[in-house]
Amino acid sequence: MTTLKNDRLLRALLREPVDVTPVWMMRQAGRYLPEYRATREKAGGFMDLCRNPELACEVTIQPLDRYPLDAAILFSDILTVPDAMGLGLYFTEGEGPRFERPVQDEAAIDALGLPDMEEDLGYVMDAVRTIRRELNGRVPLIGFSGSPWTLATYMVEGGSAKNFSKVKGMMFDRPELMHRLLSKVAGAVTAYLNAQIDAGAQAVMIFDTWGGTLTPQHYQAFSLDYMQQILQGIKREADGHRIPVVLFTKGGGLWLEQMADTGCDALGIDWTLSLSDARRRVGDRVALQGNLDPCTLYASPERIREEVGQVLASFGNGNGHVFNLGHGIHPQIDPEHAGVFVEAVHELSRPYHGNH
Ligand code: 1CP
Repeated sequence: MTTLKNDRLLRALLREPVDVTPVWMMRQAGRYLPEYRATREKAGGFMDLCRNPELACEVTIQPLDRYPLDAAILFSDILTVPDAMGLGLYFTEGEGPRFERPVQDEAAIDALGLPDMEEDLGYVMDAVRTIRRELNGRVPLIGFSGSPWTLATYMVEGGSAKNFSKVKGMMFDRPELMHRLLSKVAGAVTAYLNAQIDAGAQAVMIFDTWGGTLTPQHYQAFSLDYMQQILQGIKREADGHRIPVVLFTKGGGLWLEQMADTGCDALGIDWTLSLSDARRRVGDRVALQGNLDPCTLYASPERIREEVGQVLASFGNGNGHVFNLGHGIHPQIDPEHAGVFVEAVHELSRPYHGNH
């Protein structure tokens, strides 16, 4: 195994000392980069890009060639899992993801099988292996999955939810059916993350993008409990190294204590709460990843630097902070502004670490 030349991300996720705060951006490979748009064009479309390990590797590394980022994240999508469960994923221009066969009744749920990780999702594992080889220890590679609840919203609605009418309708009227669906998805996600870890993912993140739409009771029962089940089922060590797990519920600020109790290593934090509050509430149980408002990158370089400084000051001295945006970078962002952001994190964070 190659040794990592830059292990700041893994160290910070495990709350070990670092020289400067590590930084990466959610959706760092994506439409705001002209080189990404060119590679996607060459691939034919978004799913063709995901299914081509060489091109998926190329777009994964593009942002690292532009910016001094401390991590790579696998280029793929959370919806590959329901696709492999037989739902038929497709993308239409400007409309986002859609499924040919949404899951809306008992028969459809009972018919769902556990996908075979090499047979049905081998293209993702091939991408992980290709990226690890190409990175050659430059930075760690993050693998990921959607949470069962977030995946279920797409599976039941047949695409992006407008008001969660179908999926919440099922949750309120047929909770036992919803639990059957979520158990199956949780099983698939566990196998999927384990396969990514076997293929070489060095940390993993669970994206619970829609958990924040639930009431506190429903969040616990329909989202958090299944993420906890996954945490208990995934490998936490590979090649003698701990595999840190990051849990991110967008809009989950009210529930940080419960999230920290699941046994994850770090929490992803959106921009609606301050890192100082978050840190006070979870103590030294977990590391924190976040949380600049992605809209900050529309502002001038001077303002971006000031806001980065605020977030660093909010976390304060000590270990256990991975800098990130509070959600994905927008496609309209000027790539130069993203560069200002990344460089500001390294430059302004030095005084918060080590002996000075
Ligand atoms: O046109 C394009 O090129 C497609 C845009 C795109 C991209 C770049 C989609 C479609 N997915 C991705 C990549 C992607 N998706 C990554 C790559 C790694 C990275 O650089 O970060 C990751 C981690 C995701 C995860 C993802 N997909 C999430 C969870 C994270 C989040 O942003 O909340 C969700 C909800 C999706 C679904 C999805 N896929 C694509 C779109 C446009 C959406 C969102 C649709 C919606 O709002 O409901």
